[in-house]
Amino acid sequence: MQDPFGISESLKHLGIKQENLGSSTGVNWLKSSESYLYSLSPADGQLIAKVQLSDADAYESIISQAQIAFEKWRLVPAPQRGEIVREIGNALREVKSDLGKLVSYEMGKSYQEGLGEVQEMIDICDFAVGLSRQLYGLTMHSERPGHRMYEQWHPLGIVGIISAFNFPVAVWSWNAALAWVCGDVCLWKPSEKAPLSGVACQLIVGKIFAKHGMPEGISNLIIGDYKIGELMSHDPRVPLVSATGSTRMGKLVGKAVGERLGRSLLELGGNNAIIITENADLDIAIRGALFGAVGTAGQRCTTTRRLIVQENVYEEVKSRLAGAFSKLVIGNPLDEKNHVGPLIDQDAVKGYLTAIDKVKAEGGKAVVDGGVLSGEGFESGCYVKPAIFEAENHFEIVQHETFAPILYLIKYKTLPEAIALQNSVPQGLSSAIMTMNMREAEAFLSAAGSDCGIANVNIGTSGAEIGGAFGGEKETGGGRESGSDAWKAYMRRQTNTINYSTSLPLAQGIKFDI
Ligand code: UN1
Repeated sequence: MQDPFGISESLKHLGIKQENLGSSTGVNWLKSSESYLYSLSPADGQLIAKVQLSDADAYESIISQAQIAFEKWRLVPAPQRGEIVREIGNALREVKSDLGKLVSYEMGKSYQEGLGEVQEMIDICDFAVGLSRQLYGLTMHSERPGHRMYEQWHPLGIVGIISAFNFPVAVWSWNAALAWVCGDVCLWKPSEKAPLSGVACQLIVGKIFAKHGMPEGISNLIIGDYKIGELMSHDPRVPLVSATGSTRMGKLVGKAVGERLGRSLLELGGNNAIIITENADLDIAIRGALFGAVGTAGQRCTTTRRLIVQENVYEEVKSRLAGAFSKLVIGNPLDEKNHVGPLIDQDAVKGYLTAIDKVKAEGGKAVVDGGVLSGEGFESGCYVKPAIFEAENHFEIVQHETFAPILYLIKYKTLPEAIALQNSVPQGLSSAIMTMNMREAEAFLSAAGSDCGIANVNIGTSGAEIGGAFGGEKETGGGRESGSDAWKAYMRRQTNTINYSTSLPLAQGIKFDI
């Protein structure tokens, strides 16, 4: 294959050979079905690798290994578990450029964003190391004399992780790093659109667990289709399923897990807006909106999809943004002169074209029209032009998350109207206001303001740091991953009351003497 960006060299550094690519319970690869997944790069359309698909038998053997591993891992003191996660973070530092390149090549985001994604993994490992000494429970004063009450947090068991193509490695690491320090073992089903990035991660962490004499099965990788997700969701041996992806997928997972009264942590679609008020610093507003809309070619769940602009600055924002879009360089994501890479595949291109047709049919007006790029460098057929349309918030297509670089411009008069528009979508992930006016900012952040899980001031909607809890409301699914106290989802809480007195008083003063 032609290899101007040194992909083969990076695959070599990551230890990826062309054989034994598939599911694994650690360093050993599982024998699996004879079906394969073909990982094609959207950057140049070339085949990167063939990855073996797993079936229900492989799933069973992974679950058995994971159960055995959990029995040992849950008894390793949390700070020692943290030490292992520290080494994982250090190993990621060493392969940052190689893994970043693979992510960029397999998924199509720019190399800079690929590096950023690996940095997010390193950051969450650091966070988890600190957390391993801070899995705090509260102590309470008992109402009974000679009694003590406290709560403690215990590991849950097997955590199922279903991740999406757009962050093929970072979102897994948010879940896995926390789950591991919490004493859980993980079963990861990466996206079928980016399996090789999953294989690369499994190779990195498997070796570290093995080096520490830990059992196979603390980190498990299963390459498979939606059927594997179904198995996990229905399986009572998987107490928590953390799923990132479409709202459609999340509803299926949530229903299946809910039916068995398991826990699900859902991080689903967003339909994120930036409100630009007449008091905005427009330089910041334009830059924030630009990266928010076209970063990762519009394929982040945090992508800015709607721009709600005050009428007095509307024309200026529109023309400055159109100017900024015209300077965007589209092309191979590994070439650092390019700002925007391809969409993930042909289906995504179809979704993009359909959305453009729909917004036009509903009365939207192109400010910057879209289109699929062809010719030299665009042979994969996945490169599209970032587009801007003037639209109304109630348009059916505007209410919908299209994973592509399409930005809808919506005009408003008053801030309450803007906030109402911002909230008038089924999703509730990320939101932002651009303003230098403190009253406007605080109104946006108040209980009557944004209804999203993330609400920013003078920052775009994407690019959250790992230290905060990440997730959103409504059809975004309500889950929280990553920082703050998101770790609590990965543990079970136990309340303990200890009687060290010589009698047995009942709570609530109940008398029961014989
Ligand atoms: C996602 O798109 O699923 O806030 C995750 C961001 C990134 C994570 C996005 N830190 O844009």
